[in-house]
Amino acid sequence: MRSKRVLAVAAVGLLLVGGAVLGYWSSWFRQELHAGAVREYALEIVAKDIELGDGAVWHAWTYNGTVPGPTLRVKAGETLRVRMRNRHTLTHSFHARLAGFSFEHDGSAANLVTGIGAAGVLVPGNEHLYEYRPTVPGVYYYHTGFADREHSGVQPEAQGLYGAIVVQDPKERTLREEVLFMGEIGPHTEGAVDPFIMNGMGFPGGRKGLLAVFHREGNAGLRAQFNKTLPVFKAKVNESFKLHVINIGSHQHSLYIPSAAVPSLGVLGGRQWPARVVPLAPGAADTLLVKFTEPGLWLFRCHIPSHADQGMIGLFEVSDAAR
Ligand SMILES: [Cu+2]
Repeated sequence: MRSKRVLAVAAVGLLLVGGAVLGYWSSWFRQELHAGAVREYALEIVAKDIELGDGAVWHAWTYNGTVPGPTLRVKAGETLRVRMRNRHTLTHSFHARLAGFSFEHDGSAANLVTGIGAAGVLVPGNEHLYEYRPTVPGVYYYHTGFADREHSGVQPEAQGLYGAIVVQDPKERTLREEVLFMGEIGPHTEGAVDPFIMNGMGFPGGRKGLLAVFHREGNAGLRAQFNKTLPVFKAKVNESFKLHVINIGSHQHSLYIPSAAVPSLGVLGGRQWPARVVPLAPGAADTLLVKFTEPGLWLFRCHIPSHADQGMIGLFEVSDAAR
């Protein structure tokens, strides 16, 4: 009887040790597998005129013609390469908010001062290859790292030169991911322009403007503005997806999404922000795990009222899972 018990304990022990060893090796193997992989993106800095509604235009500076620029995705342990060409009329660069890269890939004025990595500061027409090996999963972003008197006091980020970098955890299940940049519009505009934008879009008059367009042009007129001047995300009831939110501006912003569960994965380790409002200091970011349990056309906004009434609104169009 006793020997049977000893055998059973030994068998359980062996299983536990075997499981731990297997887990360690599979984790090591996964990391090694990703260590060799290279993700390469091609970016071009180009001028782009973006319509803002009511005849207003933003003469933006962009990566690849959009604000924000393309989202760069890489798994932790992989190599991220960015081949960038400057097709704009001013000098710019690429600067990543990642950790542990070498000085020659900084893309800053200090590269010109030292002469190390000076080619990473791009005069018009030049091209450069930047390289990183991020190891910590999370949301980061890139922007131009060069600003001097050539830009006549304009913050180049405000003119549209930014985009997200998502470093994925190879061990994590893949969910749909969306990106939301909050900030202010750059100064190179024509016509009546509200100062606050999300993902390069600002709805004239914000919340009040929404009703004005509906009364004037009806539902069809409002829908014509979806993802033109009004950022709109689609979702299904009970679908969980990640929303990476970044304050790229120089003002404080805060994000309010009604009804949905929005635990903070990036800052609070899965807990909700008190009062369900996400505070974002200039330059700060968070990742939210969004899940709506009710269908609807949910209006999200910057919680600062004057921002929400001057462009900073958007919609989640949530439909029943069966539809
Ligand atoms: Cu705001």
